[in-house]
Amino acid sequence: MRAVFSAVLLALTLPSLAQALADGEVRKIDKAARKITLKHGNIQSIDMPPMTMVFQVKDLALLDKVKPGQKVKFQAEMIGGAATVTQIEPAK
Ligand SMILES: [Cu+2]
Repeated sequence: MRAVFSAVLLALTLPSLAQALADGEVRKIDKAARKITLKHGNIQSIDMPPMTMVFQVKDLALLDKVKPGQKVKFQAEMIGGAATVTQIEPAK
């Protein structure tokens, strides 16, 4: 009984684990176009394998947090059919 309860708790916790940040490296930032080019690792949140690609950014201010050449941790979501960075920070 206790094991079942633990399994339920684990299931409730998993969605937050699935939100783990993806690894990336900034290739290019285009503020005017509101875009960032990232060489990225596997992105769990949108089920995407590693590649280099252009993302939209949800908030222009996100582009002030990172620089080209920098290793970053980020979160991506599909918004209006476009891969969009919703969170980004320099990797530690
Ligand atoms: Cu990609």
